[in-house]
Amino acid sequence: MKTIYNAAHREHQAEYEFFRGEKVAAFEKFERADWVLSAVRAAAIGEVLAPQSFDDAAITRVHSQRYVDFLSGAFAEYRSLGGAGDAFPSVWSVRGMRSDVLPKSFAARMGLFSFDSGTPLTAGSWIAARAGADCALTGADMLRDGERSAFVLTRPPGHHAGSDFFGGYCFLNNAAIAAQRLLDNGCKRVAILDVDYHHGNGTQEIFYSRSDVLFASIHGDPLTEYPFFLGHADEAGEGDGVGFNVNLPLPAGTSVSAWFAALDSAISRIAQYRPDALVVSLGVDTFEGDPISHFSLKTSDYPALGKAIAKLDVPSLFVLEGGYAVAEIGENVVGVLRGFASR
Ligand code: SP5
Ligand code: ZN
Repeated sequence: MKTIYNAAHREHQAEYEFFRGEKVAAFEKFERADWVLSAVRAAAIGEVLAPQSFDDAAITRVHSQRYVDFLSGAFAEYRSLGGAGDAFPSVWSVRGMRSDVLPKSFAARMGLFSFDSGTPLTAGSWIAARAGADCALTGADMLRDGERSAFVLTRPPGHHAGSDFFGGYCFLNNAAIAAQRLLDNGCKRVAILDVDYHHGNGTQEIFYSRSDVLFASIHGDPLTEYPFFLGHADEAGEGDGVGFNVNLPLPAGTSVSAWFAALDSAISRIAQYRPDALVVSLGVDTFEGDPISHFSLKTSDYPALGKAIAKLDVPSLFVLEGGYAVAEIGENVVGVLRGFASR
């Protein structure tokens, strides 16, 4: 399996995030991708390639133009206003307030286009995220050109980013951008399987009223787990999308066998959908040693995940999402990819 590697990921380096009022080291750090790249090379799973370049038009298929306009210039704007360090939002538009009117204030637009204060915007966030989107698009085109699978090795991750907002360490939704590209390349139906510990609220939002993308996610129950405000089992889609959104929330502390039972159920639904291509939002924060998550997969469990996905026998694009146990992230990701390749 070929890997498309986002070498620009290092441009995004958050100084810190907040935890209970304290500044703590950012969990989403550049070492994550370095460890995955080392593991990909050590396991010799296939060539490592640089991405092709794509126009913003491929991104505004899923993100709003006003969001892309804001994000691409946001850090320069913050600096020009005298902002020091990384930029964080401080005010949000909630129920009963307006999000259709674009404020002039930078602070107000930071809040309009975000949903948490846990996603520092850094000097190189746009460069890194934009290059990541190019990697996702390159991967989608590789499937069109006949590859059975490909791996998009990028950070920052993407699945929390919605059509019009960032959050959860995510700015551009790489999996959604790839899924849309697969459709634009001629696929009739694309499935997205999200196995990150956290619900892919951005991906769900983007495709919620559509039947040409089936979104299936296994994640920590939002009653107690981030992102809290989406990801419940009764969210089945709306309009044309009814029946094409599948949430399988599991309580924090869920056993490995229960997790794989949920995977079986997601895979059966995907098989029934008969997709032309599959995008896997591959977070390995389901790992027992993850510092911010509460499932209990072991390194030896990840190949079985890859194998189960391979049984679908559909061209598959793996896109890196979360996973914060840096010493193990590489082996866990490569375990999935090798499990897939071995069938
Ligand atoms: C892509 C992805 O996995 N995003 C996850 C975003 C989670 N953001 C909330 C992090 C809260 C960290 N809590 C610290 C607990 C330390 N014991
Ligand atoms: Zn996650």
